[in-house]
Amino acid sequence: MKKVGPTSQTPADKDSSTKPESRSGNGGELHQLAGGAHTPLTTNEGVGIPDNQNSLKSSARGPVLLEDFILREKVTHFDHERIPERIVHARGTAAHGFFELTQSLSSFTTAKILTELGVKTPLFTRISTVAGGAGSVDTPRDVRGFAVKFYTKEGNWDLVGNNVPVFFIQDAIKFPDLVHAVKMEPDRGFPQSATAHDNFWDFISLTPESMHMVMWIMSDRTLPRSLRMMEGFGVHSFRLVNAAGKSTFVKFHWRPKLGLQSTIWDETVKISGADPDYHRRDMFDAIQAGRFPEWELAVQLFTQQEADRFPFDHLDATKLIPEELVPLKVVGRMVLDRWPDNFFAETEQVAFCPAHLVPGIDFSNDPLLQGRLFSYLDTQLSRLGSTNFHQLPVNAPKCPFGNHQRDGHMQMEQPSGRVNYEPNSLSENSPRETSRGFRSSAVDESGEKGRIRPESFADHYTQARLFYRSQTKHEQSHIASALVFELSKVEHPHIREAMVGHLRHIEEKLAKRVADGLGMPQLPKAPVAAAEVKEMNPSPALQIIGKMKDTLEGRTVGILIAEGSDGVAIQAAKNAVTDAGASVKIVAPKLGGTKLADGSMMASDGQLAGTPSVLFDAIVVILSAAGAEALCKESCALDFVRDAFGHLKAIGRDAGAQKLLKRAHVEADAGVIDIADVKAFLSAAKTRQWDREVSVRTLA
Ligand code: HDE
Repeated sequence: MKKVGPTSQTPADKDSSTKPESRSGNGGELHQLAGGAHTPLTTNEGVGIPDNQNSLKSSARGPVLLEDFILREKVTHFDHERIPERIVHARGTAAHGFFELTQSLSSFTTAKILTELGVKTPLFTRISTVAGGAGSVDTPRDVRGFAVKFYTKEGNWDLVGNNVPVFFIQDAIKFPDLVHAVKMEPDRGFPQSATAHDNFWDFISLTPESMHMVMWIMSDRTLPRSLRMMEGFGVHSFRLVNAAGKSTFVKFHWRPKLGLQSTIWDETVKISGADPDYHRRDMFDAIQAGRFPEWELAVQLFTQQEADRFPFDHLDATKLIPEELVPLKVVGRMVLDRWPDNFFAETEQVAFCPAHLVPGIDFSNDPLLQGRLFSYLDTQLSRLGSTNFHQLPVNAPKCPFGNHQRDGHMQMEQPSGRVNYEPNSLSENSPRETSRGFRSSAVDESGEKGRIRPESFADHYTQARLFYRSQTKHEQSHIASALVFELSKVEHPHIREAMVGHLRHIEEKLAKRVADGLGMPQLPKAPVAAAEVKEMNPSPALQIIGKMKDTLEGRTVGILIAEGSDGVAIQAAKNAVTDAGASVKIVAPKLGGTKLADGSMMASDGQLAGTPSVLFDAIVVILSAAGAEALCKESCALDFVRDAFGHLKAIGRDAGAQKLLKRAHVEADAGVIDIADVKAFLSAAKTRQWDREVSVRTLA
């Protein structure tokens, strides 16, 4: 048989004794890395692999031999590369960073992380969607998980929260039903990552306690523009415990440095197609560019006596404590400054658990939190396959730790010595109880055992109303329209009616808008409310629009150009936008180069058909007359400007671009600005043109 030369992409190392005797060719044109000493490729047992291109065959065209242990080891490992994805929060993006305390809470807690000013505690933060699988898009309408693992000096503290401060249910025993209802329907396997289907709304319509959360998920809070522009909440009440053993209740809040910003529904739907990794990419780009995502940590502190006076029960996770009632105290900041080296090892294998607490912080009796304390450890056992998951680098504490737990699947430690129990008299150095360990706060509990829902959890509508009434009129319209969209996907009329019935308790006008949007002939009956619906003072802190920051920082402006565009105008717009803290992306019909008016060539960052304006916060269009004429025949160019207009974005344009705007029926308004007045453009680009909305779509 004729022997042919090596075909591998990287040349085998210089040791000729490892060269294969025979290989069949697969094309010799592969790029070879420059010669030199390479790390030898080996099996998992450390045996060198001389040929990584061909399996061992009985002859050149004969069958593959079972004895090929190199092939079998490689393929077997590959077959097991996937681990079960998280049953919820499967799709996530994470980064390393640090927490720095700016205001000590030493009178409230002994936890060093909350008392040692200026110390930088390393952390790992994972932000996720809830309902979709690991490969689903980044931008469905969904709650976002917001999980932070602080590697403190006293052990790991996991603050496993969401970007919404309340939850659907009051008791953990309902969680499997909720998750089954929201996920793909079991007979048909769809919809993926969407609440707009019968099972979800059926469950919700039969679960009045979820109404407050429904207002949040129908708002634009579930359509974040960027993970960097989202709030995070610990949701439940926790306790801080001081040196004297006194405990104070606490709610944790993360507030983004860039302020809040969301997309709008039509935009979100289009982003999902244009860039399924929109949020992950945004976070990656920001960290690579050194624009580190940052949040403030704030706390709401209150005593039992104060809690007794609240018109709701703070142990009920469907309730929030308005900032106007208990103000937020900013105590520190979190900065995410390092992208993981390996997605699987870190983002996928990180194991959060609300039961991971440090001395000085304790649980409250919130029944939802209590159920979670069990669930997370349990789920890691099926997901990561071993009780030793805490030994994985991303999960291991960064402070000394040790005990007498031993063995088990994938044990990575190799403890030495005779003693593996406590107490013992045989080893001086084996781990023993420590007086600085975690102590549960002494809380007096009494009462009758039973499967009881307290009377104080009975009010399901007051805070739903509070949330709705606290919104601006634009945000209220979005909530009403979202409900119409979602319920219009529900096939069973009785579910739609039941939902509109609930809305009547929240706000009669909202119920009417939704009923009208669905084409219901009359308003359905409201169900009997378990408790009187009370009035609370509106809380503007619950708005998004009210919390947007007057800044372009963290935003991206797309500049559309074509053959013959004015290079000076492009540069001026680019400079002004980058000076204002935003990034610029040049979009053109061709990626490699566009010939400008002065004959120079300009490369672009995105090819027009693959870079729609939904990827930008504002756009600038700079075109020659001929360039505009040519783009008028391109539907992607017409969509570029039409969508930017429809998504209420600022549009800067030069005279040449007018023709394209006209053809796309983009009307002149306060947000369509001659780019010569760059200041006016920058100020319009910092927000959305909310008043334009009535001219571009009918909202419920
Ligand atoms: Fe979770 N949740 N959850 N959850 N949750 C999980 O744990 C669970 C709840 C949250 O990035 C699972 O490791 C129960 C509220 C986040 O890895 C699982 C209940 C809040 C993440 C689980 C809740 C959350 C999870 C699935 C009702 C906000 C992602 C994989 C009592 C305060 C963490 C995993 C990450 C993940 C159970 C409700 C936040 C199955 C039983 C409320 C951010 O253990």
